[in-house]
Amino acid sequence: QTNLKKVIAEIIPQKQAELKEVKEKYGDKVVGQYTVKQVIGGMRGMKGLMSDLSRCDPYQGIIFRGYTIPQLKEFLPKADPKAADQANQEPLPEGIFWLLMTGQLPTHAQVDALKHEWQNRGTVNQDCVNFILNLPKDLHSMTMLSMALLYLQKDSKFAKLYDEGKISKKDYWEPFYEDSMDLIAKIPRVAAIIYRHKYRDSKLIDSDSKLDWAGNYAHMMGFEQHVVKECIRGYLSIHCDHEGGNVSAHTTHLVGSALSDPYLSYSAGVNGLAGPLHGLANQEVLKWLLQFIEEKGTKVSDKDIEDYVDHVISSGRVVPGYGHAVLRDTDPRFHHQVDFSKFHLKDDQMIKLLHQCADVIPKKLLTYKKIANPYPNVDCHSGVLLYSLGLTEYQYYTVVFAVSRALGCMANLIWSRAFGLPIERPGSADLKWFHDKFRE
Ligand code: NMX
Ligand code: MLT
Repeated sequence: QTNLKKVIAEIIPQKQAELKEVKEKYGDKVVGQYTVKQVIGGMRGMKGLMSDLSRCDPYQGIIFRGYTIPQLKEFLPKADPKAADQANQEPLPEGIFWLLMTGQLPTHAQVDALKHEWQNRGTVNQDCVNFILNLPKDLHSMTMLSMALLYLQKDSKFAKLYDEGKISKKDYWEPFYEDSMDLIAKIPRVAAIIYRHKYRDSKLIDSDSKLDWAGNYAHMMGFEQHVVKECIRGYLSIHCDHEGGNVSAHTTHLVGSALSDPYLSYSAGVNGLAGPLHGLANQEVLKWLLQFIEEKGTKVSDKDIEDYVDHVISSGRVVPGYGHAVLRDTDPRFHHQVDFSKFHLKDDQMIKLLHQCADVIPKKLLTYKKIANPYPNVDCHSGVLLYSLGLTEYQYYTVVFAVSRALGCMANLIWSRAFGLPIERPGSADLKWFHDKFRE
């Protein structure tokens, strides 16, 4: 079966039964205890959400439906199934979306069907194109993306059916599926129009119906080299999801729990991704690296790098690209990018400098005892990769992240409606409440 909606329609009743069983069997079990420090400290380490798509292990990193990143690189279909060489090893994001949605590794035929479906749904109407082309070019690319998603909201099938009173609770997942698939299909086009508008005199490039979702995105931005398309395929695969609690996924889920449609929900998620402690860190890494190179050149001593870290921290800032709220070791998404760059960009001076920094900075950060994890995260490498491949406009980098994250956020939203999850509404406490409760 290559029709994803039909496959999911068969899985949904089984998963609903599993959730019911979990609720009935374990509904009254205690998950854990939490402290005042956790309540005030961003709920770190508290299991407070259910997301069935991926799980983040502090040491192993992200596990998508039971598969690690190296396993997915090995098992998921590639753009050219006949080419077995190392230059064609990046997984297709279509494959990871299939896996996230179904829990099953897809066949080539299933991935191909998804590629065609997204091509068919991917046209962006001229009125939306005009909307983007009329946005002031000094808006940040992420602001443009968030606004364009809101513009597309007028075509939401869920919002229309709900407004007409034509949809029952048990069927919510279907129009959520339709909206989510439309959003995923259109987001590379929207993102490419933003790129061309902001950085290429608004000269747009037509979609190429032969290409896969990621390859076509690279093409519509204006990059035809095989290596860039491969890079974008890998990039869009590894950034798609990072369990339920990260800011973009959590925001999308929270907003969607009020039955705001997928466009409203993901636009909100994109606004969270645009923060420098989350997805914007990839632009921040590039920014400081360029400043560093301007001052010191690409051949620097370890001491130069250590001094830089001290300077940043003593001026009350964070070193972008290092640390994580959950991970306690180097992010496997960082390793994935190192492997890519060591093969495709082995002589690039900037990549070499980045790898030197990634050796030196964690050791230096370890001397600051308060930092729970000094190791490189996903954003440490991605900007440099794009820069070295010719995508030099670093203010745009988080948009590429957002194109990828749409996969996980949309898959989660569809499943949240299929599971019938309720509106999310945790309690909060004022300071008096803590005094009254704990005063001895
Ligand atoms: N540079 C300097 N200080 C840091 C760093 C860092 N890279 N990482 C953590 N700290 C500080 C942190 O600001 C906090 O300081 P204070 O108590 O003065 O407020 C202290 O160390 C303890 O923080 P942690 O418990 O280690 O980290 P937390 O879970 O609060 O935050 C991040 C996680 C990712 C927000 C944090 O490590 C950070 O700001 N990193 C740099 C920005 C970055 O790379 N973000 C991208 C994350 C991945 N993504 O895509 O979202
Ligand atoms: C992510 O990919 O969302 C980041 O690593 C941040 C997180 O997991 O909190």
